[in-house]
Amino acid sequence: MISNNLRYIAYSISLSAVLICFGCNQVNGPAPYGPVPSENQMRWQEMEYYSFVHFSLNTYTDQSWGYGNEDVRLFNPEKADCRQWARICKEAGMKGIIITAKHHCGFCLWPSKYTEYSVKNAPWKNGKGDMVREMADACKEYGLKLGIYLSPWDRNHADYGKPEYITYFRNQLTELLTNYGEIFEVWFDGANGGDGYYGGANETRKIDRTTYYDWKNTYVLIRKLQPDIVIWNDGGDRGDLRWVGTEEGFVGETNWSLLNATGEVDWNMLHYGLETGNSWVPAEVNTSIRPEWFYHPNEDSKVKTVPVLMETYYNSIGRNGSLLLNFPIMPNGLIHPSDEKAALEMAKAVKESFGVNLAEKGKAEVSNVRGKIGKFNASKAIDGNKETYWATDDSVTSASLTIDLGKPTLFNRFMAQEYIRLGQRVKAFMVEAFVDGNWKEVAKATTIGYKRILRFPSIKATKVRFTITDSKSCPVISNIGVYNAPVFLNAPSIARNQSGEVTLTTNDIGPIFYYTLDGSEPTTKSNIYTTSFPADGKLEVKAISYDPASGKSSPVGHEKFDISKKDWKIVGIKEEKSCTIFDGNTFTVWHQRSEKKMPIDLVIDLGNKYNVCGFKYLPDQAKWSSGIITNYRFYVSSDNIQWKLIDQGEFSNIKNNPLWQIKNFSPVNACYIKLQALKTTWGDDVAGYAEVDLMTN
Ligand code: FUL
Repeated sequence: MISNNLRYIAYSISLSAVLICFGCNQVNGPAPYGPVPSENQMRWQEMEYYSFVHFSLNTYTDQSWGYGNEDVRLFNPEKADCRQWARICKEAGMKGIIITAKHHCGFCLWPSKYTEYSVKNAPWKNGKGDMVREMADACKEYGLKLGIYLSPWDRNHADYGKPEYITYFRNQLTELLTNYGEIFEVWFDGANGGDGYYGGANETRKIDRTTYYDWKNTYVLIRKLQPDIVIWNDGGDRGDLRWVGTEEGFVGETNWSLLNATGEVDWNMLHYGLETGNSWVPAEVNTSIRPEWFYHPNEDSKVKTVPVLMETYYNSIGRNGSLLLNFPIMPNGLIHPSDEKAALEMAKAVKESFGVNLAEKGKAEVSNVRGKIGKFNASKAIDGNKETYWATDDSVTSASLTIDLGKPTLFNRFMAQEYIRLGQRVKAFMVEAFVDGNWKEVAKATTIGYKRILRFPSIKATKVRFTITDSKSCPVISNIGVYNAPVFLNAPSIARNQSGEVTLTTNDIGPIFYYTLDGSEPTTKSNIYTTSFPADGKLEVKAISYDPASGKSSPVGHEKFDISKKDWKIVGIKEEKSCTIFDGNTFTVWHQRSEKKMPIDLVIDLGNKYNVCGFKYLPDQAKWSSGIITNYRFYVSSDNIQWKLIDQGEFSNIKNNPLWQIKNFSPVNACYIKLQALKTTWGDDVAGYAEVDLMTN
């Protein structure tokens, strides 16, 4: 990010020149502090919210990662309509769409000149279709920006791993960045190298992520073709934006838009940025509206609810990040109605929460005004103008701004924005409310950056005080917001332990739960939950949280449980902790450390004979921990002597998205099952399990 540093120096020199020109009586604006955003990063940051669409051959094979040998003839979305995608994104308040032009399987959604593995050989539109073109046209029609996801890893291409592939990759980039108008962002996934078809070789290919793609020259090409673009890269040289280290939809509470231009970036740096970083590399929070990125019919009931999506909103846009929310496209080529509903309800919730800024009607006063002149006074932080700001004198690094709301006013959200063109400065701040003649602290936080939103229980007060307690340099605040957002209850979490006790929990304070066990929708007339209850065997639980004070209910929580695990035993293991893999608690984990090398077997005695048709594995939920299984074999036995191999494969993308891994197969009788771990994300000889479960007929 040398260009950033140069830009910073150039900016400082030109600013000093302006200062000299205008003489000494003039009160100058603060000089930039540390790295600052480029114009491209600034434009991107102000977009705040945009979408991903994941669509490829995986959509037709129910996979997360295609192997590269999937038949192109599967691609036939009879109702494909990019205008539907664009309309939904527009109505959801998003500003752009990033399309998976090519995912890891190598299949291209545009008719690339350089491969036969594309829409041109698919039945869709008799091979005359171009999904990227249709997306570009739809974006134009709906006033959205277009972005491109191009997977560097290509499991189909025969040359992957060789220098020839880089030419192929750049040729494809050139097609995409030349033929489809302006592209706001290009996205290079970090999953790189591994098993694949590779033109029929069917082997494992490893590449050196730091050198193979020669990103430096690839970036030169990109910037030449699209001067206004931002580059997201999780694999190679530092791009313009950074990943946040998780796909679950949150960035660190402390979030510096800074990293060092060179050197390794560990999980903490991805998540929190680097306070002392010498480059501007802001955070983009990417997550899906469903658990997975591609469409899987079994996730139709797992679409995120408004409270969950709002949580994501606060943990991304509300923490100085942007939000990149994914829609999986269905095999027919449309976004599922439930995903549309959830995205539009979220947009409504955002509007209801932030539609009225109570601060704008108030009167603001500050403890210090730069040079005591109007240009930098308190009113500039509540005028709704992003180009004006409240600033203090250079020597001041802690200061407060008080807003008099005129009368007792109810509020529960506070928003602050720094004028980041001059750098990110604030290190700590707090918010207080004036109640009955006293100041009461309601929230406290660290960084602000482009935008920070704090949540706290509703409070009625006549004044709000925002105090910056620590800052790298004099604070420069462009906008303050005070809001009274409606409360959204989360659906209760439903768990069942090994002895068959069902428990309902929530993070919200104080609601009552109602539930059903017959598949019907719960209401306040359903069973009231007082404490955990026994309910063994196959079971479907639906539950809501209900807040008697507001009369509001949460969305429905829904879990299906299979056979009883009461009689399950792990064979040959004495460790007490091993039972946690059946305890229904996704936060407890057992690591099996074998004396020998991989493979490591987990053998379970089911205690009875069952007709098994699938299994489920939940990895350790701790970020990037050891023992996360990526490749497995699954066996059954009736006597723990003779074993039959039933299924084998990979748990794709399990490191970034450690979800329940669900594998289905043709029904088979079993008294014993064996889950054999072949490889883990760390390549270590440890197999970790949060939970293991079965599906039966
Ligand atoms: C990940 C990929 O491996 C997933 O399949 C998905 O595309 C996601 C956005 O990035 O790393």
